[in-house]
Amino acid sequence: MEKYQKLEKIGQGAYGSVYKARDTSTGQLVALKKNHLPISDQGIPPSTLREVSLLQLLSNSLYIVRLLSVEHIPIHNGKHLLFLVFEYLDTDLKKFIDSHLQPPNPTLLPPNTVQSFLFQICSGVAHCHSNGVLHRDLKPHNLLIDVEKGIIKIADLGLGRAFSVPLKNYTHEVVTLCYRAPEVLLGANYSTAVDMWSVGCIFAEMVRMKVLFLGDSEFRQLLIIFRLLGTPTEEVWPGVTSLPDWHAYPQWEPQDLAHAVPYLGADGVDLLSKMLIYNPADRISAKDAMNHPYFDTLDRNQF
Ligand code: INR
Repeated sequence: MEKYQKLEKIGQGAYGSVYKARDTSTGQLVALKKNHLPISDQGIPPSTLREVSLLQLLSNSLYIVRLLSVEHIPIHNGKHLLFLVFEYLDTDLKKFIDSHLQPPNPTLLPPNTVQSFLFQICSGVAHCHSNGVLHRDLKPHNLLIDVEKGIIKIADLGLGRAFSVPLKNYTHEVVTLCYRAPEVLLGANYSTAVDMWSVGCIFAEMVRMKVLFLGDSEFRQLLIIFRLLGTPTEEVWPGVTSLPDWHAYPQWEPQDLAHAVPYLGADGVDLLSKMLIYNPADRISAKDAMNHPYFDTLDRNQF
């Protein structure tokens, strides 16, 4: 790996660590992702190869972090390491929001930034979904930002997605539940709709500058969702009371979502409410979200 000069560690994904590094031949900054998945002496498992080609295919979108190359390093006794080399971006949405909250002059994100970022996120998610890929762990930390160009890109896709998203990552760091769809929390099967729930939570967070549903256990995460959106019923979500992890919950009435996102206009609240629909089958898709009137004041052709 003399091709890259390792700089500082920038991330800790569920499946490996990420380093900022410099491509020694070009001077270009990159993100090096070391893959901790077991690689046997049989070479790279076909499932890993499939995921790498999928990552390459997905990174055709401007709104998905670009995979530049894959480095396959043989180590001792027939074992191998796999390094994924990605383009480097300086900040993520979590840091971007935090930087706006810094004293002495904390500010909201400008509404046109929220609108533009949300459109780009939907575009990236639509690209994943049209290729049959679910992200399943969208959160502000996984959205990388090129501040100068005003571009936001989805990261942490792919490798390991054949498995379920673990509750703790391999360093035992707690995995955030805040963006997790209710059907996932209730033990139902996944669909593309899980990502749109996360996008809704991220949309609300860009407007509020605060996490929308801040839970610290799967059970309490559900209670926090139910308290705002009302406890789901068989009427709004057929089959919900038969899901594996359903319990008897207090019966809360839906609150007015607009109160949770002050300063968001009526079109924005309408789009948000469609992303936070309980029944995954009724939740808005990424493609349909891009056609919502909330984006009518945005020049869709510039994307
Ligand atoms: C930054 C990260 C900047 N850039 C965290 C980060 C803080 C500040 O994870 C990152 C990445 C980057 C990154 O520039 N390129 C990539 C992360 C990932 C892939 S992944 C590519 O897949 O999330 O680990």
